[in-house]
Amino acid sequence: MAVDTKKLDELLESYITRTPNLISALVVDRDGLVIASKVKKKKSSVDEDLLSGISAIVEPILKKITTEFNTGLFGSGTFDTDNYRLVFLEAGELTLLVTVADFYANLDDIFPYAYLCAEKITRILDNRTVISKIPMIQLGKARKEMEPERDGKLKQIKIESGDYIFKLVLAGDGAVGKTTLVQKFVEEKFNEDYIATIGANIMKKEYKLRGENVVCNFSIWDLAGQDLFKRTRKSYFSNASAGIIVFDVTRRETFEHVNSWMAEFKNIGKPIPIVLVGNKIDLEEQRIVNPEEAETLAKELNLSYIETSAKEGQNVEEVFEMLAFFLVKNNFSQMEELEV
Ligand code: G3D
Ligand code: MG
Repeated sequence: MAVDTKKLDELLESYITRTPNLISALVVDRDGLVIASKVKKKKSSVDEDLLSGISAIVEPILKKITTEFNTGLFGSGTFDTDNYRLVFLEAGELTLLVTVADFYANLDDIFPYAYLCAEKITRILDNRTVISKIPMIQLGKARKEMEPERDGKLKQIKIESGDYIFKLVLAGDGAVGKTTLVQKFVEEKFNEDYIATIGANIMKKEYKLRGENVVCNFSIWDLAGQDLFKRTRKSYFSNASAGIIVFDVTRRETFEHVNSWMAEFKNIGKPIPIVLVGNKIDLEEQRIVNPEEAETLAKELNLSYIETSAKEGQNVEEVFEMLAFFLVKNNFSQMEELEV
């Protein structure tokens, strides 16, 4: 099987740039063979020295892990050395993403990026459509510090298994691509309910969080039209567990309205994870809103930001994966560390 190593390299570069306190990231196979690797560029240090140093640290741990991994049980894990924190995540059936972070890194800051990176690695290895860039993820403020435990033991990270139901609400101006986005994700269109009084279509989607025994049952609420909405928005937004605000990168006014959509979510009264989606990036020549200004706004509003082409399916699954990750993590409060 030919692996698109250029895409893997791009992805790892974006991953170590985006994620706080990362030093290096590697994609390795079950035998511990390195398929791709990146070291964060520092002005003063010699990259090759660092990489060989890292390989020396990772190698023995990798041996231990791949033994576990070969039994198909591994999932994700961490290991703290005297100088580094290592995170291991299954990325596809045959490969593992190894993340090397600073001594002081907070694992809660790393996991959302690592999960998404692992998802994208899986896609690259399966030759599926993929944008080899990590989106901007707004990390929750209420996160708990996980102190490094330098006991020389490998720890497996488990999220309690279970079935969870989430109401996910779509917001954004007309014709930005909300319906196209959900339909791409949901696929089976018969799975749809129409509530006339609210003017909403509700679609169901069962989504399994990667590497975990966790099933998210999303009911995704989509506006059937924009007209009825003014009267019925209270019922539309009430009890939402998560939100997606979509704008069209080719129409500035849809971007300018993001603030007022955000206000609707604020009315709910409790903070929920929300992803801002810049859609229609396939229309490159017509693009008016650039990624930098969208990220600036997202930061101001405390939202994650991701760009999609709902039409071509790029980054669609990632939108929902980001939300699923945050929802599940919030629901289970804290991951449990088990010894391997
Ligand atoms: P809405 O639900 O937000 O109102 P829709 O928007 O999903 O109905 O999409 C509005 C139009 O934009 C549709 O075109 C749809 O095909 C198109 N569209 C949605 N997403 C994308 C995208 O990522 N790229 C491009 N190029 N077009 C997109 P029509 O012509 O069917 O009205
Ligand atoms: Mg629609």
